[in-house]
Amino acid sequence: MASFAHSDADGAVGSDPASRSPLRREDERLVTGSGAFVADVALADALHVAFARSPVATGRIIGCDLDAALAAPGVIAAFDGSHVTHLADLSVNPVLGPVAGGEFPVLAARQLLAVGQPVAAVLARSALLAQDAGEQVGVDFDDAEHGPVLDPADENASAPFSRQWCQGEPDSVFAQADHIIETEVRHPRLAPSPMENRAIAVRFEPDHGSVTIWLSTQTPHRARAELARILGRDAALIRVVAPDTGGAFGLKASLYPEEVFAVWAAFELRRSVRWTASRNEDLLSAAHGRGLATRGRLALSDDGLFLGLQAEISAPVGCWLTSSSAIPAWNAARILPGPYRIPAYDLQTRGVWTNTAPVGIYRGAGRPEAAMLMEQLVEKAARHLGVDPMALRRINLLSAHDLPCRRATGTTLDSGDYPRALALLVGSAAYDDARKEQQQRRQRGEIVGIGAGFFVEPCGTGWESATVSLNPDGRVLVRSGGSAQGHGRETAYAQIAARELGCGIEQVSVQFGDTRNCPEGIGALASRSTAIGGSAVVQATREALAKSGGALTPPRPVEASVRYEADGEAWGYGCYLAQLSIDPETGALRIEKLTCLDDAGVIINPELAEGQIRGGVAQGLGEALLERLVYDEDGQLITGSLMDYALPRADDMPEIEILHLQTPSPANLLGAKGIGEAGTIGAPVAIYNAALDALAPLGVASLPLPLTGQAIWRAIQSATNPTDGNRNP
Ligand code: SMO
Repeated sequence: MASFAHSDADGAVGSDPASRSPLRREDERLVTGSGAFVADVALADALHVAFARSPVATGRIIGCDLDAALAAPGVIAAFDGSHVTHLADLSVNPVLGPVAGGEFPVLAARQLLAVGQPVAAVLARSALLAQDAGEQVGVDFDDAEHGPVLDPADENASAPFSRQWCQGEPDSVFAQADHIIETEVRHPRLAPSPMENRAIAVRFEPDHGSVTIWLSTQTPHRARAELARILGRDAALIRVVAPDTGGAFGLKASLYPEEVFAVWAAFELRRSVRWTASRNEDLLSAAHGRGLATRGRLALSDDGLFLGLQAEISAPVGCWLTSSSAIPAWNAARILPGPYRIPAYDLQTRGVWTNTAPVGIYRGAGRPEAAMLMEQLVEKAARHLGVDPMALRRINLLSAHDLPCRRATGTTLDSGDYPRALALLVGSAAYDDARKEQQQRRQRGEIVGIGAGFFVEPCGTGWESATVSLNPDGRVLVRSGGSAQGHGRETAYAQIAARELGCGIEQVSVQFGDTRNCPEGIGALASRSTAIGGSAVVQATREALAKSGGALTPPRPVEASVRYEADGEAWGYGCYLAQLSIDPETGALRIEKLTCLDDAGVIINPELAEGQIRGGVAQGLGEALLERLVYDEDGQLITGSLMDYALPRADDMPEIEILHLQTPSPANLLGAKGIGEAGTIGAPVAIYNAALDALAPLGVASLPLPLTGQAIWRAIQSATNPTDGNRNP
């Protein structure tokens, strides 16, 4: 059973009724089966799309034979790449500068770049008829001259973007340092795995030649703008509605070729069109996460002070660029050197093309990779110096007086008290006692480990919009430019508005996710919904109240619309502690306890925040222990179903203790930071460090991810019995 301990250290959770945790108002409809997801949208006479996909990772297309598919029962139309070559490319967020090369192939026309890439599409009266006909599309291709690029560390891989940041004199620091610690991390590729697969339903409106699109997306307004640009259509003809969304985790922040095709086909055929991905199609062709290859070196003095950091990050991007494809490479580097005072650093990062599914943002998006690199270095350094890792952190953490801290990477750590957070975790988790107990258990022959991960995380920047209407009957309507992916926005935005107005939350209705009814906005990603979207709600509520002369029940309806832009970026942070044991016979790892300390700034709804931590921890645990997408050397995906790709289940979850500090962020109106990604950042490296701490006395110096029983068993064998460590179990 879980236990809860809240430290409302800054008093931000006070007696204010709006800061408590009312029940999520979304849940009744969701848990009673009354939610409406894209596949629930009724569309009269819609055509169903099925895609013929590339069977190989590389090749040159000679031609597509659509005749058999066109002759199949129920088929209305079939298209290949030659029909859509005129369409524009998807825009890419240029956080690492302009992108070199690449295109956005709605249907591949010339080159095959990955297994599973859409090559042709068939439209039929039912999904099954479309699927049957899709299997009859013949794709004629030449084999490529060389094999696929699958590994981001491949020398032959080319980079659409790269960047380097330097501070101080890292070369001379490393030349003179007393100690240099090195580590290398290979992150498995992960499948973000929302419960609801990708889905789109396009209703063609013949009277106006317009479309209404129900899309499972985190970014409805951006989807509309991009569709208009890619298709060369007036945005006024496109309405995008994000209905209930069954999870997204970054996967649904980008538009996909399949979705663009469905909208193109609806305009082209003047018919309604729909497509719902199967799980296999999502594993094969939706964006993957992680997969980075990272290397780092930490220079230290004899007394344990961090002097310099060098890091090289290589992030796979797959075969086409999602909107946020540069974000993991950017975050993984710019978040370094984490919460520490390090005078000199050299951080190099790049994205590389691979002949795989696209790789984009997945909950954490570079943050877990930065934490994994930095915190492995910290604990390896502590082991090398023979000091306690918490003590080593203590002398190197930035103090509250060092913040705000501007870095050469262009980021500014805004606020917080890292030493206090460490002290709170060490005290609340009874860390010193746990170390003593570990010694006793080791003497009894048990393999037990304790490991931590201290991280900082960017949470929300830029702008979001809100419109607030006050009505004579006291009803309040909040419309947000953001959206929701199941994370409780209706509840939180109602609370935020109610707190400003001093009214009950039941008086407040909340709408988002519809480009016709809601103001232009960004969406639900990058831990921004409360900090930025919530601040927009605050500002619009204040302006509406000013217009009504401060009265909640004005004689005439009043309305205020704002485009709120944050003053800067809020940086959450946290420290997670994992305690675990390992079965020496099987290598099976059991997490005995996980303690999560987060400072997410001012928390609006503690229960929603805690739900985010738990969900993030579940996905972080999957990352550390279970999950891995595998391509064979020919680029065939061999983990194409949930029989082969191991997601965590309820009984994999350990006991979790959750602790909070609340340091208001000066960067936004609410003083909020973010919490949605924290669990995926803190948990994997804490678990990894604990596993290595457990096995270090046996001589194990590194472990591959994920930490499966087999991987650990092999590591134990090769450390304790080097001559036959490679035999098969
Ligand atoms: S990985 Mo998130 O949806 O920015």
